[in-house]
Amino acid sequence: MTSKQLQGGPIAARLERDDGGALTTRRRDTGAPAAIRSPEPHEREVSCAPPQAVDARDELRAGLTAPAAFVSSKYFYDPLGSRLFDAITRLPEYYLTRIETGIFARHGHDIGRTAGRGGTLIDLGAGNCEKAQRLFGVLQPQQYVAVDISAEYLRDALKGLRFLYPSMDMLALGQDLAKPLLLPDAVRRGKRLFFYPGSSIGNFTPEQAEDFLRGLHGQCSEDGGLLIGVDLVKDKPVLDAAYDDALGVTAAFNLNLLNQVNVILGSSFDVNDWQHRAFFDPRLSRVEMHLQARRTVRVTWPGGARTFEAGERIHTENSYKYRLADFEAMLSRVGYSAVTAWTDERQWYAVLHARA
Ligand code: AVI
Repeated sequence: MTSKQLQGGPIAARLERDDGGALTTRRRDTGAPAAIRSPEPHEREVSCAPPQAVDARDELRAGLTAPAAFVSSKYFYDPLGSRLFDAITRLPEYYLTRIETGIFARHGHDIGRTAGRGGTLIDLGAGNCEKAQRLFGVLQPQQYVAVDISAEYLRDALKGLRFLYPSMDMLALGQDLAKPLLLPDAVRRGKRLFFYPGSSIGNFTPEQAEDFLRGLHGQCSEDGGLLIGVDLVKDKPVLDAAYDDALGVTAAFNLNLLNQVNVILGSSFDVNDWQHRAFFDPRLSRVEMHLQARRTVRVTWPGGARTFEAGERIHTENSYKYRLADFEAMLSRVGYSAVTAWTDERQWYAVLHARA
């Protein structure tokens, strides 16, 4: 394994070659992989490292000791959580992925014509990179940039893609999308198409979503754009079931968060003490997920503790649902123009393209 210090970044990282030959930056503070890219004949260092995050332990302690306890939904995505999420997308109740895939399959050529070919496809929350890969044919990107908080998970996905598309320039970045997006110099400037599928925008508050979209707009030249999937408002029973499925996969996904908190914080959560709760609140137009204490539970961690009364909850996720016209208006407000939307017959879900 070769190792080399990166110069001058806001966070110290080292560049290593892993066993598969991919380049990986590892954060010096946690040792976690931060960015991976496919090896190229013309090797250039990835000069980007994620901004110094507020220490995860501080963030978790603050959430767990808040009067209404909360844990950020970004902690769902450890290797097991990422796989559980993948299983969620295959559930009969979780229509989002299926409908979105159908829209891409049915309108792919139109989407390709609207978004334009070539350029750089920047896949935000890439996961297993499957969704972007399905668009490679119609978008024919020159460069593919996969961004996800779980860089470990990206590494495997990218390995496969490198073999299938050897001439495509590929880069993987481990970044927390809740923080301002930092793109390294290796990401080409012209014709950037930000791809944000899966209605992940719904996991931000509407205010955060607007800021996030404004930030993306600011990182595009005029020939750039945005291709985004958005879940739309619909009947409560449909939404309730999508986040509380009969097999209990979403419950496992939610509960696994506690295992992840234990790993990071050294806390004493026992998943048996907690119950999955999920429901659509039409007033706030969002599905809320919580973990509810089954009994009085005392949780400890180095330097702290909290007693949760029976029935008390930890808020773990919001998933906002939009009306199409409201989302289009948001895109216009942050500077996008020429918005095109594709939806399914029931208008449950929309894919939108907007020009920067
Ligand atoms: C990733 N995100 C868009 C999912 C959602 O629908 O909000 C996360 C999820 N939570 C429970 N099920 C799926």
